[in-house]
Amino acid sequence: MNYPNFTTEHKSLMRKYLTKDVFEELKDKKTLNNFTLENAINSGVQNPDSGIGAYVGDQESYTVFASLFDKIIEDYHGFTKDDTHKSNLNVDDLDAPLNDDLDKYIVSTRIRVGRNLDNMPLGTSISIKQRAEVESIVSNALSSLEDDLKGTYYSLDGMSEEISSSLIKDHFLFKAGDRFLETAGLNRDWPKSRGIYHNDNKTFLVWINEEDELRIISMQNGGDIKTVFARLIKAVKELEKKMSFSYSEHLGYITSCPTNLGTAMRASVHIKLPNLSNDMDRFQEIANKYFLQIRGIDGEHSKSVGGVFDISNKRRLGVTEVQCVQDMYDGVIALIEVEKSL
Ligand code: ADP
Ligand code: ILO
Repeated sequence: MNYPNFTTEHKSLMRKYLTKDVFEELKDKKTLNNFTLENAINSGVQNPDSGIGAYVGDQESYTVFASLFDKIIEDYHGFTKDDTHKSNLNVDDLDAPLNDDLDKYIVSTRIRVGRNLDNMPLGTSISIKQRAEVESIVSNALSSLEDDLKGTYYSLDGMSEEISSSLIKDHFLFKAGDRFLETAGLNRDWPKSRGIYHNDNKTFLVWINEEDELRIISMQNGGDIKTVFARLIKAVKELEKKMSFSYSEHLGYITSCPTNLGTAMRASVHIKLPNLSNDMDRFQEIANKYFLQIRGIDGEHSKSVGGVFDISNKRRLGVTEVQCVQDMYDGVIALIEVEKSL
């Protein structure tokens, strides 16, 4: 493999930190699952507009390719190789009272965590047989959940176009054919062993075998962030009784994209901010102050529609789950104050 042909269009962190020296050091290395540097950087090489541009194949990739990933992780999360990750899933430690403004400006709230099974390669290097095993372990575990977590698993293989489009449009299901995931090897054998589990009113959902083997999601209309967080914690604790997740003392929960390490949590609201949308510099300044990321409403790399944005925590590693949600809550309160003043 030769050093990639980067152009001025390549803006990712991978491009920034894959110097010729780092490339020479890593180019012939591979993990026990045969995951190589070429596999790790392909998505960022093929998609110059990537922000990050690299994925791992397994937990071991984070040490084998550390000269590249440590730098990406430090840049994105502000977390160095000597830092340790901490967890806190106690909902009572969250200071997030509900008020009328939250319900007025927030259309919906969603909190998700990513998880991958211990002793299993990640989706980027998993075999068709192992992927089917993940689907079976997770869907069996889900079928034993009770009360408000009780639901049904729907396989993508055989799901009608009409149902999948409506689930995607209503923000419940992941889209097919994402070019970043495609070039990362995450869409191999699509749609086999992919699917979605949800309860009747779609407030608790689990995606199986997308970017991570599990995405555990709690969501509902309106701005009651604490209730959404409490439901997510309950679900995660129930699932932990039934399976073991890939975790490291240093990096927290192991995920295929380095942005999701640590808590693997993204707490987001779809929020109406039409006035602020006319002053994106000010909007971005507030987002930076509160460690927030601004996305459009149809997922990452999408655009805002009608002044509604997806606002979420940016930091996930080296901060606790409570802090991730607190970042989002505090930032949203500040954004609403400015929106009202405009
Ligand atoms: P993630 O990595 O968290 O899964 P995406 O940006 O790909 O992020 O979003 C996945 C889906 O979840 C998309 O359909 C998106 O519109 C939806 N979504 C994200 N946040 C919210 C929210 N607060 N309310 C409703 N839908 C949401
Ligand atoms: N590979 C894409 C996405 C990075 C972060 N988002 C997710 C979903 N992992 C990029 O580099 O822009």
